[in-house]
Amino acid sequence: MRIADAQVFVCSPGRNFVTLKLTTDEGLTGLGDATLNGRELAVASYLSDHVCPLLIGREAERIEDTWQYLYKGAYWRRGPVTMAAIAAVDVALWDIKGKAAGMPVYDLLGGAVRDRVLVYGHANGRDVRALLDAVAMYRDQGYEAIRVQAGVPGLASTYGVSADRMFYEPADAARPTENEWSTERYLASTPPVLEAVREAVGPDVHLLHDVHHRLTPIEAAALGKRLEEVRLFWLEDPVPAELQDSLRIVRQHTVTPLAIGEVFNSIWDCEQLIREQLIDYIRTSVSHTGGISHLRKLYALAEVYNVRSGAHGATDLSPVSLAAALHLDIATSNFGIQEYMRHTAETDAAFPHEYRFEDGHLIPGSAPGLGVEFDEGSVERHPYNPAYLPVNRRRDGTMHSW
Ligand code: EZ4
Ligand code: CO
Repeated sequence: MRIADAQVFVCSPGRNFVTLKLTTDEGLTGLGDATLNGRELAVASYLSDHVCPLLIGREAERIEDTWQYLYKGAYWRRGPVTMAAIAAVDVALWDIKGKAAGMPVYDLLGGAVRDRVLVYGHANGRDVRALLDAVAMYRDQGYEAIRVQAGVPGLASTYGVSADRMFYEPADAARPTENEWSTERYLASTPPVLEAVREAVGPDVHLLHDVHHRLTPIEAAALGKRLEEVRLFWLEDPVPAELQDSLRIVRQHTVTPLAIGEVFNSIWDCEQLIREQLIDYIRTSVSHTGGISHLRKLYALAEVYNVRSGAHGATDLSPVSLAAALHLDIATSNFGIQEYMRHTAETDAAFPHEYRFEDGHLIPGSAPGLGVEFDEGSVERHPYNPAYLPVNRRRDGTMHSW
């Protein structure tokens, strides 16, 4: 069976998505997600200008060889654009292989090791009261794990905190929104807020918190130490992780579990973090980290070092990515948790899917392949709409992480 056609679709049903569709000479189709929030068209061009022409005529069954061909054959390795493009091809080929075999992708990956996938939702609020309302709403919907983010008093806006409680989308403008940042204010206001949430929900709910790479190692160490009594499930992206050594400093000072990696795009971005057991959860995703083929190698490395998975699953990862993540999660023994920020009804309508939410968990469904379809009419109905993630400036005007 050979790849006969490769098409790239860019659409914006609620937010922008880049979708790859491969069709074989036997008429089977497979989908991959190539969305890179705020840089969508770069991946669309990488695929349509440089990858799709090379795919035509290749054997659709040879997933690993195609991965190596695109990775090594480009000469220029890694990077978010390249790895998102390779991921889309890889996932589409797994989808095709599943359909050809009449099996869900998780069966091709060794079969399910659990019946469902624990997910966490995003609760956020400008202040403690609004945050507690949002947390209660997630509890009512059955979530057992909730990420909690609060506004910082004295700052006009904070990344990750919005008025829309169920579907917030941080990429909100054709020029990046400018947020203001103060580490001092954040470090002063955050611990009491998280303590209040723990007090309100009791001991049995998993609480998570995302720092979005905003602290220095020693500041992150202080925050982790201060939060130990809150017993977070994890503290996410405490420091920028270009320098993997930074996590050693954080680790030496606190037993708060650490998660990092949603911006990583290969095993080499976290090899030291895993090998030295500097983190507890790795946040890499199928769509930004070279697809199922690469991510399962990364998870296998993590398993050796007692690091568990906690895949990125924000709304900028399309339902195709989410489905791929669920198939891998359910077949991965060192799975930890899956992020699940709900897509809007518009997005769900553009990507009809088998997976479903039930009692704080997601279930991938047992349709052959990934169990996701794409309504191509979305391209005309919802044209591309340039949108960028916000930037963050310190109060003296200098740029800060997010
Ligand atoms: O900000 O996916 O943990 N989740 C996150 C996300 C990211 C967005 C960026 O596109 O940090 O909300
Ligand atoms: Co994050």
